[in-house]
This record gives sequence, C-alpha cells and structure tokens, in this order.
Amino acid sequence: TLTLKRAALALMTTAILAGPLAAQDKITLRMSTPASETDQRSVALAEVFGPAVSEFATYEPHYNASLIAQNSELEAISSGDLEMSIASAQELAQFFPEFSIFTAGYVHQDAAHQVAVFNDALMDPFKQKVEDELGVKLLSVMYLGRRHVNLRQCRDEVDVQTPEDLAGINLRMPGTDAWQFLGKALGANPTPMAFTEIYTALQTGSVDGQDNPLPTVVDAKFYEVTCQVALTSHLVDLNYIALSKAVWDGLTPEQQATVQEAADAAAESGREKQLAKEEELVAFLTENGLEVYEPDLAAFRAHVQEQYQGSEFAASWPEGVLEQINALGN
Ligand code: KDO
Repeated sequence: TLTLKRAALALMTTAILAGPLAAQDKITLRMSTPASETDQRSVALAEVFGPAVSEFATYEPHYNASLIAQNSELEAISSGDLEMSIASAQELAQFFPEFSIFTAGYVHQDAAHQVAVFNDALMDPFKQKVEDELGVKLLSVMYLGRRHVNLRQCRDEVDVQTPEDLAGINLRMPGTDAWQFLGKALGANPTPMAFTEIYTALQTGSVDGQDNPLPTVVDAKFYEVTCQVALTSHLVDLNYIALSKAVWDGLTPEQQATVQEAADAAAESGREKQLAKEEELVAFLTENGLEVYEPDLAAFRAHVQEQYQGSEFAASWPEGVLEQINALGN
C-alpha cells in the first residue's frame, strides 16, 4: 500500500506541476506599438491589462515600433506574428475603407462620444468584418486625445487662424491615405512619416510641424523643437485594443470574459489619465515657451467637413451611419 500511495502522490505532483497554471502553459500576448513606454495607453495596458490576465497570459509589450513598424501591426496579427496592438481607424481603413468615417475631422466630439459609438450597435458590422476578414478582434476603445497643429515656426511667423494660414506648411501626418487626406483637409501640405521619425524631422526642419494631442507633444518631447500649438482639435483620436481572433478562440469562456474586462478597465484608466493630462499640459507648454492658442474653430470645422463631403472616403461610408454617430453626440 505504501508503494501505491507513493505512486498516487507522484502522479498528483506531476498533475499539479503540469496543471493549467504552470508558467510554461501561459500564452504570450505580444503587443507592438509606436507609442513609448510612458504614453498613457502603454501605462494603462501594462498596469491594468497585464496584471488582470496574468493567471493565463503573459502580456509582453514592445514600444517605439521596435517589434513591428507603424501601420503593419494588423497584418502581423492577421498572419500570426503578433497577438495584440492598439490599432487606429486609419490603419483599419487601409483594409476596410468604411472605417474612414472614424478618421474624419470633427466627427467624434469627445472621449465619451467615442465610447458611445464603439459600444453602439452601429459598430457591430464594422467589428464583424474585421474579425471575419482580418482575424482581429477589436476589444475596446482607447482615448488618444484631441489632435492639434504643432509647428516649429513661432506665431509671429505663422499665425494659424484659418485653414488658409496652413497653405504651404509641411505638416507631418502618419503614412496612410486617411491621415494624409485629413492633413490636406486642414489646408496644409501633408508629409507622410513614421511617428518615431518626427522629433528629428522637426529638429532639422525637414517638416514644419506635426499634429498630435498635447500629452503626446509632451511625452515625445516635441515641445523641445517646436514653438506653437494651434488648438484645432481637428480629430478626437482613438485606438482600438486589437487582439488576434485565433488567440481569442483558444481561450475558455471565463478567460475571454477576463480579457474583455481587462481591456475595458485599461481603456477606462488610460482615458481618465489622458483627459487629465490634456487639461494640465497647456500650462506646462506655456511655461516651456510655446504659444498655445485657439484658432477660428468654426472656419476649420467648415473647411474640413466640406473637404470630406463628396470625397472618395465619404463614398465608402455606409448609409445613415454618420447620422447615427452624430445622434450619439451632444
Ligand atoms: C502618430 O503617428 O501621429 C500617432 O499619433 C497615430 C496614432 O494612430 C498612434 O498610432 C500613435 O501615433 C502612436 O501610438 C504613438 O503615440
């Protein structure tokens, strides 16, 4: 009997060691982003998402586009070379033109509007298509913030009041068609460039400016090499927390629920921090010698909206969706 008991004990020990909680059984969730480690979206994912899924998954972030180049993350997830990213609507519009509705200037009104739109039934066919055709699941919406025009030139040289004032200004915009169109719609001369190249381009003068929310202007230190921010608020920008559908399908229903809750909690935490930063950073930038001011917003809105109307982008927007989005706003 002693031998039997020993054998049973040995079996149990083996079972425990090889059980579902053993470290070697955990899935690895590689996340690639051009964002830095100190960006609030990165912080929220590392501090909220990672720990929440740690029982069955190891969250492995890669910052500054060190694993996958900006705008190639979705392809990487689709082909199984990456598990997660924070995808922009502009990237999705490369595959599904109708996503450009979420890239158009002055459509999303604020952070709460983004959440309402993402959780509304209008979003279901968009999400479904990304799952079916790209193998990517959009879990939650992260807030990046209000994008503004940030220039090297000081205000005595370029005073940005209306889109006409941006004529001839080489404005770096991210490198997809939807982004470039937004730059053009603002009245500027858009120049495509990866996020990680902006600082040097501003420093050397190969571009006149860039557009990003204030927390990014500070986090990426663009304020060191620019002189002004015109608060155009031309895009209330977002990223979707994107996960490989194959990975999702391999999870138990309980694990799926945990992943979903973790993504929502990270998005909420990041959103609150980013909103607070947007509020407080005007003072920081002013103290650092930048001129931060509001241009003629009505002129910008009218011009941008006019550019989108009748564009090839607007032609891809499903009937009635813009009205539904507007109805969810103020
Ligand atoms: C940028 O390249 O300007 C941009 O803000 C675009 C966003 O979609 C997002 O990818 C972001 O960069 C990166 O996460 C870096 O903050």
